[in-house]
Amino acid sequence: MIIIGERINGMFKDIGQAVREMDPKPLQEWAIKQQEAGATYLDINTGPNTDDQVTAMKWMVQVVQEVSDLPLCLDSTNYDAIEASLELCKKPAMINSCPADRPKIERVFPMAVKHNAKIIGLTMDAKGIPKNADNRIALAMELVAAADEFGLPMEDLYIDPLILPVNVAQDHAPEVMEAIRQTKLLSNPAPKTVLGLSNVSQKSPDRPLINRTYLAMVMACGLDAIIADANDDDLMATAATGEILLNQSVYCDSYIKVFKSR
Ligand code: THG
Repeated sequence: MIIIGERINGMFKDIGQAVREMDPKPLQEWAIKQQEAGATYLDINTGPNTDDQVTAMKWMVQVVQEVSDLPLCLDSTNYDAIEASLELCKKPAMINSCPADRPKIERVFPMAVKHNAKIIGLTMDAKGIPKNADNRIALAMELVAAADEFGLPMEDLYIDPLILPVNVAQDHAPEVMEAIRQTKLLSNPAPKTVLGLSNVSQKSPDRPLINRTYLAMVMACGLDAIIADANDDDLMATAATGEILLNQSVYCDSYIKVFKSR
């Protein structure tokens, strides 16, 4: 399981304030904390209340790379901000994200190929997020075709079927599981799959329980990556244990420790 640490996001109060004041400390502390917990990428999102997205994202990328050598997942709908930040990334980055919408595909896929970046492709279009698995798969197929067309290696495409909060969109949770299963059958080699896991538990009590239960379920469907709370020890232990039970990593008595330190 690829763990994309979600915490450097202006949606969180401490990061939002740090980005507005250009105080590097909270970002750098979370970069180190997530890396130590076993994150394999760091999500970077300026948050909603930033006037100059380009300047903010470039600054975030720079201060995070001062303390961490993890590759970055550039999380923005502002493609000028992503493009400017790609120039600064020391390791091949992930572009988060591109919907199955032709004008956006034409902007994002060439940018990714040029910078050797990966793309998170969302199963949504200008009309929004589909309700069922079939319509999600139709949009995933458009993203797979775009990878072929623009020369993005299929294993650099991460399809995100978009999980919604279970308290308001309960019927989506099993549809997303089916979409993950079918996405892995769309091509050979298959695209990868990813979810913003914490979405599923927004505004519910006992969020960690919902997050780790759903993680075990989607892992069994073939999920490759999560944007998630890398500092939730029980969640990381669930990911490690899932890999063992799916025979994706080799068992040893200290497998949780091994998972977090690789
Ligand atoms: N897919 C992709 N990218 C994504 C998402 C996705 N990026 C953003 C998001 N979804 C994933 N990241 C988060 C980060 C935080 C939360 C949920 C998902 C979260 N935040 C608290 C909340 O809203 O209650 C904030 C709490 C606080 O302020 O302290 O839950 O799906 N490709």
